[in-house]
Amino acid sequence: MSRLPASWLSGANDELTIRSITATLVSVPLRRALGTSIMRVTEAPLLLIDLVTEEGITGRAYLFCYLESVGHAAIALIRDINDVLAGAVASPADVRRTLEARFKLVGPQGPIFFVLAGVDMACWDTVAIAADLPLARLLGAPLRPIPAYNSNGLGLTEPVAAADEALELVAEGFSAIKMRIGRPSAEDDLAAVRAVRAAIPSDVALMVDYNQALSANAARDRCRQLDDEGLYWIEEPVRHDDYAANAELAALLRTPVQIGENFAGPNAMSESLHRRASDFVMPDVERIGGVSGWLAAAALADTAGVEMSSHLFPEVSAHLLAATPTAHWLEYVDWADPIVREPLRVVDGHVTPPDRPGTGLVWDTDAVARFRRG
Ligand code: SMN
Ligand code: MG
Repeated sequence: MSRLPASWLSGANDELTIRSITATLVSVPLRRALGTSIMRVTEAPLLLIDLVTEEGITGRAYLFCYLESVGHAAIALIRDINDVLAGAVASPADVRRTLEARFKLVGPQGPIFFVLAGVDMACWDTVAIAADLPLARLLGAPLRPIPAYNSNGLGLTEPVAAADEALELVAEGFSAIKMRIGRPSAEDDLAAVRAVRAAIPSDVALMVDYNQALSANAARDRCRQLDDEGLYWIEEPVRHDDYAANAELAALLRTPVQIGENFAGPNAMSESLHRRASDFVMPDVERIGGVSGWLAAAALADTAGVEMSSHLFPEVSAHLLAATPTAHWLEYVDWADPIVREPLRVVDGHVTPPDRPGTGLVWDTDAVARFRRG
């Protein structure tokens, strides 16, 4: 039975009124530390957002803050947003208009944009819970299994350790895994890639991620060197917004080039697609603008005919990919598992959006208290 109020169905969404929006910062240790070409990630600073309505519905979302300091800044922004939105209608479109105006002069970039995306996600969660529907179904999609690759580790390590870790990632039930590269020496990257490729079964897809480590000049040689290594994609070889360099590589290489985790909103993705900067795209729900931004991005990928994967946030991304016409791969990380009541389940390398109202995110309050930082 739908709990959707009749007035909501008739278009008058005045039944859902925002009482409060609050945030809690936790820092959760990663099961496997992740050495990237930029930094070593050992903990995930997550900002948990709760949007409570006068009707007693709580919508939730989390943000990955990269640094704990960003999480503290985000808490201050959420306090500001709470003051602006308390008493407003919990409609993603209305909330977006209000917050765009609030942050227009300062400019909605970086952490400010993350926070707006987090509030958007929590708002969509609220609406889906009120409708008693999983988010995917609210968006018109069935709860279908999405192919997932294991991204829980495989940082910059020695070839033997990398091969061992790759086997562990496959053994967790996946037919695709991702490793980080971008060591100072091209030969060291090649040795690690070859060790991993040789260790894992030939039908397991192997993605590699440079995290923007290379100059445009170095990328030509180094990516060509990897072009015959049976890689599924080469991710962020150069600066993410150097669309000319990315486009040159995409044209040069047989291996697909993948970018997108740094698209700041659908406009950036539109420009990148227009410039043919990559073969595939993988927006990040927190940088693309939450659920609303994702839906705009999915329409762009659809019209361009380009496969679209997700970046981090597997819980909400599983719902979003179910509703994405050119859905490709879900990036699976278990970083939020310690603080949620029902972690995602991976079955035969696939994640199906859970059949629970909203995204299905509910905090484990004891664990949140243990990992709390603000
Ligand atoms: C990545 C993103 C965020 C933190 C660590 C690693 C990486 C990925 O770029 O795509 O998973
Ligand atoms: Mg990446």
